[in-house]
Amino acid sequence: MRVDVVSIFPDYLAPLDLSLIGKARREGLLDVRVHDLRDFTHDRHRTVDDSPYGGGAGMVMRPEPWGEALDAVAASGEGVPHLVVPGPAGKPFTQQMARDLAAKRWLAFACGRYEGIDERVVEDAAARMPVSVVSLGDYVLNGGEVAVLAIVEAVARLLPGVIGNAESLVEESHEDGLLEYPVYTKPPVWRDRPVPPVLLSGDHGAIAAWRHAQRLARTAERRPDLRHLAAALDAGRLDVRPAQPADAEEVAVLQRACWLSEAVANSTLDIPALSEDADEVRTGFAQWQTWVVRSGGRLVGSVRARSSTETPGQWEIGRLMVAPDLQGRGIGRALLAYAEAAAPAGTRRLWINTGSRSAANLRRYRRAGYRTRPGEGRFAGTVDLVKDVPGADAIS
Ligand code: JD8
Repeated sequence: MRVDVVSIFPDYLAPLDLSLIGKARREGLLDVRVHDLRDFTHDRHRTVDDSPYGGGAGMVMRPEPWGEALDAVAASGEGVPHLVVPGPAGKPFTQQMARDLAAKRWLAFACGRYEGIDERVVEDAAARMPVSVVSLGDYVLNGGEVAVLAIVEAVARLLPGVIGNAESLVEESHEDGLLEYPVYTKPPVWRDRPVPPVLLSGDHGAIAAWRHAQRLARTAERRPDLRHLAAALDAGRLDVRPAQPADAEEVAVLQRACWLSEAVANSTLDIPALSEDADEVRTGFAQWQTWVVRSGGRLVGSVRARSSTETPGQWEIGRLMVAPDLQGRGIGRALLAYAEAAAPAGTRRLWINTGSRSAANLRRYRRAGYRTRPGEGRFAGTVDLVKDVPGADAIS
């Protein structure tokens, strides 16, 4: 990924030389270039600001240096960057937005100062490249640099190879709509404070249950705004219904929205879910048990499953999808659990398939207890993952 940052304080971005981001840059996983806006001025005082039209306190950043700076950046690479402009009036930055930006090849950041940047700069840029005006949070900073540091870190750490143990990405807060559980390390007692005994028990089932309960409790206490969905999911109150023929059009649209990131990750458009029309989706309803999830009447997710025709005792799950804007809230986790629970008596193994380069899916399925089967999956460029049903005779 390439990242360009334009600022009147380029040294403010020096922290991007440090730690994992610095290492990723040295390893060529990330190409970060910082530009001084004043290099795009032509007067002796290298002026970047002027008084606001309409009056008021403070100064506004002039459009001309910004126009030249963004022109120069856009002209210095293949295609155009996705421009991110931090501002307190922007859309809230979220983990989902971090995932979306991490899928892009080239990002550019415009760091404003003073009272902000002349609005025509964003309008002009939007005529030539995708632009996102993003806010870090509901508080006021003096400029965009701090926001860029946070956004670049949140995005870069999702890139393959940047975080050593990608597994650790899975159980993080906001990854699935719940806050993370508390963590402990040696000594077992510190200042008369013992580590919760369950964590020393070696009983992984009990540890997973305790950790999940801690996540729910913390989410309810600290983030009531996240609680509703978390509670609904956990109480199984997700509005899951068997798919009806009339759902096919919406499912076809959702499929195309959800498999776009798979197409990008796996560099192929040869994915049936991307090209199926409503009739083909309806045909799928007849061949698979299919469920849909609605929220406020909107179809936001779906999954399907059936018993394998080739491997007796294998329950095959597929087309697990959640509307991109609602991903990261645990709906996918709940839908997968729903499809697993629908397995008929006598099921010995659960099976699922995904793109061999669908890193996010592979993380999620491994977290759900699936293991990848060696070799190519059922379809070209895919891998099969399986999970044995506890207590059932394993399928060889
Ligand atoms: C960019 C100039 C300062 C903002 C007058 C103070 C983001 N969550 C956030 N809070 N503040 C910013 C932010 C602030 C900025 C600029 C981002 C450029 N300022 C201005 C308007 C009020 N001063 C931000 N992301």
